[in-house]
Amino acid sequence: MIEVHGDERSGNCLKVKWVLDYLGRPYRWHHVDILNGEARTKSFLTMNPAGQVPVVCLEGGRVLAQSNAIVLYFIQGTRLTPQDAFDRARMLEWLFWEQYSHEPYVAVRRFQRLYLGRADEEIDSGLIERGTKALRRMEHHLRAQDWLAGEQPSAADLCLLPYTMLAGEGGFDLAGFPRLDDWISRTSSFFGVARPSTGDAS
Ligand SMILES: N[C@@H](CCC(=O)N[C@@H](CS)C(=O)NCC(=O)O)C(=O)O
Repeated sequence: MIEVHGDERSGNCLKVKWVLDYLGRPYRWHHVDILNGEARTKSFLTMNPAGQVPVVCLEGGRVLAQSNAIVLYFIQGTRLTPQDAFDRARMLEWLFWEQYSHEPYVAVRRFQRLYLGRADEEIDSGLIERGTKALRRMEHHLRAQDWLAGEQPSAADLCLLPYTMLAGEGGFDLAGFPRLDDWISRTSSFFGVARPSTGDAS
């Protein structure tokens, strides 16, 4: 049985939950309360020295961390991996971009606002600027394409979905991004996940 260690408040962890649910792979979920330091305990660090969720323990005892690496592992040979080599590379392009140019702003602002309870004035203004720039880049791409990589949903769409869908909780306004809004609806529906009704839980 696949063992997943994660916290469902984390978009990185949701990627793993959603891919396993979509693929119908049985797994056991172990809640790790990241706000309570449970990703930094001695036993957790033995499993993942990086002190972060998500982590999966595979049958046979091998352990894998990093959300996008985990998703890529599970989607091999499935319809979420584009068959075309260029589309596959494009999918990876989005996954690397997500970790460097999207998640560090969109997810971090959400975390500070929602979980650390910081007021907007207390949050580094660079986060809203750079996060909005990331969302604008997606909007721009989606004006010409329905999906991020190739002609059908791939891991790129799955991995960009959680933090983009929850961006409202970070104070990001998606009103000016109609194609992105449409993509969120189509992608959440494709993967069978519920879209938050307000987009801003604050
Ligand atoms: N690049 C990593 C980021 C993982 C990460 O930042 N995890 C956060 C939750 S989203 C965490 O475990 N934080 C707990 C801590 O730092 O103590 C991934 O995609 O898996």
